[in-house]
Amino acid sequence: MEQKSVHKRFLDGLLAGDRLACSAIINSLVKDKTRINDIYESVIKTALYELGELWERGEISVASEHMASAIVESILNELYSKIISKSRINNTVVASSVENEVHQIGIKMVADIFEIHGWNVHFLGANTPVNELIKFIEIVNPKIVALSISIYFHIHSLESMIERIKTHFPDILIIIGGQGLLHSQEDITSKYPNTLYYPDLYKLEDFISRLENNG
Ligand code: B12
Repeated sequence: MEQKSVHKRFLDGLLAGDRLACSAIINSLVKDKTRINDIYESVIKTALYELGELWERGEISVASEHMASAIVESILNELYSKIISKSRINNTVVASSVENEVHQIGIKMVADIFEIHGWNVHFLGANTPVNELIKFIEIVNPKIVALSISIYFHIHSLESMIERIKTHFPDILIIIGGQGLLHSQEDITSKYPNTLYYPDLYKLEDFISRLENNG
């Protein structure tokens, strides 16, 4: 009998609400030294995208979608102690979803990749009000602000956030990503200076490595 792929087994666990099974799958990958970005991209993200298709076709309920997200977030938190880098560098990033955006798993993964590289990471989660974000940036003085948008209709929130950040902190580097930008990233990056788009964790990691190499 053909063996089920890891992401399918993980998805089965999510749909069954079996947190223990999901956790065991991820822990065994970590034990086998699978890289975190491979676990995030090929197992967790792939399973969640398939879960989204099931929801779109009406095959699962919103409650199941909530349960799956809760399990994934618990697993990401469980992984945290294993990914934290012992060698720290003196760079800070603030990672947040845009105002009104409820999706926060992608930006948590982004925050974790910075963590692996030894950055000081401030992960604010979903739906951060722009005024609060500005006050927070003022306090922690980050090198980078990372913003995530999953729903295209939140593009105006993204743009107004970028504009407000640039008004207060003209030199700050902003990186943006998320499914809401699949067709419009160029419009945004060409409109605002010092604003970069990366589609996934591999491209993000290349960018972080380039920054490290250039000091
Ligand atoms: C889980 C989920 C939810 C959860 C979110 C819980 C949480 N804590 O985050 C809940 C149940 C709350 C939810 C709600 C809704 N959701 Co929803 N949801 C999903 C689902 C299944 C998974 C999302 C996810 O975590 N994906 C995995 C992550 C890892 O992927 P990602 O976000 O794309 O991130 C990757 C990259 O994009 C990138 N990235 C992301 N951000 C950033 C930022 C930077 C700086 C960088 C560099 C990279 C980067 O890195 C990540 C790794 O590669 C998706 C399906 C899907 N295709 O994703 C639907 C999906 C996103 N949801 C959708 C919709 C429509 C909704 C709702 C409007 C309706 C609903 N389902 O009830 C509401 C939103 C209500 C609101 N007020 O806005 C649609 C969006 C369609 C669209 N693009 O407009 C999707 C695609 C489902 C679908 N197939 O239609 N949802």
